[in-house]
Amino acid sequence: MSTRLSRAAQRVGCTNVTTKTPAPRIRFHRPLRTLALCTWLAAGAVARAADPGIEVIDAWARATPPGVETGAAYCRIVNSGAADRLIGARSSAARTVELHTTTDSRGVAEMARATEIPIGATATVTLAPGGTHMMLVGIAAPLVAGTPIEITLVFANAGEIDVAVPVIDSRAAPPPPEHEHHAH
Ligand SMILES: [Cu+2]
Repeated sequence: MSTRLSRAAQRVGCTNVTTKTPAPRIRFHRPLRTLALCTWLAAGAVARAADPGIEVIDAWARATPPGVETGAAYCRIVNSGAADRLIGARSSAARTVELHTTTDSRGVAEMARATEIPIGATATVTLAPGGTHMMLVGIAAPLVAGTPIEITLVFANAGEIDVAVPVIDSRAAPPPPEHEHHAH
């Protein structure tokens, strides 16, 4: 079921980009492949202890004008492990945080609420204007540029990840990615 993109939602820019890490070109025979995977996972464990493999980076949201009750937040979800699913989100800044996808229906952007966002194994999923995003519904107060909000992302396997989300000026361009390549 999809809803026509409201003017407010258009303003915050509801949009969708999904990037998948290209498949590795080198094929190992099974024992080697297992060894390589173990080394990789061990390296990841050094970076963040007890990390199940999901990292949330480059989060941002746009400031909202007074009287507007919805906002949108974006980020990149970097998965260095097995497939997972983003199954929800919440924030003290909004009554509810919905997961939305956006599709182009004959030139009209339409948002649909998603129950979950699949996160492929060793894939990066980008939540961005025009694509998949987190919709902040019933925001308690306007989102103000320079005042970050907290969003908790809930994954089926990785559990809950708290993210500090910077709020940028409503007219500013989306911030460039901080991490072009994710260090393993
Ligand atoms: Cu939306």
